[in-house]
Amino acid sequence: MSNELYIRSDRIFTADPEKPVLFDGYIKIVDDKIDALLTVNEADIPDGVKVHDYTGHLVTPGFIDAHTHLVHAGSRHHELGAKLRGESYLDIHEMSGILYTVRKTRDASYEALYERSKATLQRMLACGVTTLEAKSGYGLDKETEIRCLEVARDLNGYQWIDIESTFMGAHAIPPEFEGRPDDYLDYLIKDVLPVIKRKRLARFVDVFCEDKFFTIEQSERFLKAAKEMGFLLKIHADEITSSGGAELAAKLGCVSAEHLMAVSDKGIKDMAKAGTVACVLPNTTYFLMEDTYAPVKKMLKEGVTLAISTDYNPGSSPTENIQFAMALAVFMMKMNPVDVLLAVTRGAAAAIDRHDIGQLKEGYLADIFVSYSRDPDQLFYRPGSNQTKRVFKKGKMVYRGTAVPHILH
Ligand code: IZC
Ligand code: ZN
Repeated sequence: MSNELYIRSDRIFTADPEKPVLFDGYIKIVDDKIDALLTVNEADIPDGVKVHDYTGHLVTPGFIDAHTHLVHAGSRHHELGAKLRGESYLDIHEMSGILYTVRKTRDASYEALYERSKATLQRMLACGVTTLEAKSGYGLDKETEIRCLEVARDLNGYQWIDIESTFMGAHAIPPEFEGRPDDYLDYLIKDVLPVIKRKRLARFVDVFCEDKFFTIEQSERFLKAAKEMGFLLKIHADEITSSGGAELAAKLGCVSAEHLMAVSDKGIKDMAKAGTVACVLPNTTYFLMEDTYAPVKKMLKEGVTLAISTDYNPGSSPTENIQFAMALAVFMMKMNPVDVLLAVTRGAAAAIDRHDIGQLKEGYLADIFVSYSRDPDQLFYRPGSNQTKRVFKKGKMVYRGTAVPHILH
């Protein structure tokens, strides 16, 4: 017997380019998928079938966080004083930074990493996230990278959020390879990537292309080797310095280029032409106390597909709250609310090469966010307050909001 369920609302934001909004209608769900979107007149609901009526509440696809560094140990709050004194991310990297987290993560057991990541996922679900991408990159040796990816694999299916994994061993140069980045990349290519592939621990490979990390030439060599092994590609590009990362992403056919605060005009044009998704991370600009956000208006004008994600990580974005990223997109990047919603649904699905989520459309997974607010403008009009009334994952109600609803009319 199939399981049928109807969700009703007077404002269903589908993110489907052919029919972006349904005013007063139903989402018909059968088992874990959307079977149909129906207007009130079309719907013929058999007796006894469950109907959730969310009239007065904006309903959207579940949010997709397309860029996180989910699995790691430790906290870097000791970096705050240096940040307040004006030291930059790259300066702080010299005394703490990624390698501090690597030490903590290497020392952490599988169980400790599992429990901590599971708790993070619970907080993300409460923000409306139903799928996310998780990068490794705090092990920087075969054993720990595999442990972190196994944690992500094992959590996928044992809590509600679906996880897409990315191997990011090329996140920094570990102490054993200090001053020898090319030897480290050779080690990753020869000793680590083949194991990740064989164990099917990641679909994507990513590299931190940045001053003091990996040069454009090193990033190209590494990504090309990964591509030959059948991985899909991502790149941390033009985050702090403009180095041609977006141009490289387009040239290599990367699925996405991420950060892009310092992207060039040519990089934007190249990405539009190549169909590379721009995954922008406003939490990071905010947390780095910088003024320059990724130039999203230019990107949209050139026709680049945009994703907005948290970049959840212990150094430059220790927040798992995607609604915070969405608020910054509106208030700091001046994006309009509908474009922001598209960037955490359809755009974010494109950034992780998923074609069954990110839209409320027949055949797609029934991953659904129900807001306390009634429309996209109102959703953004209470920054800092959690707007999640309900979350459905694959047709099941998996989260009920605990906030005291605002009386807004
Ligand atoms: O731990 O600082 N930018 N990777 C690239 C990070 C920030 C994470 C970190
Ligand atoms: Zn990142």
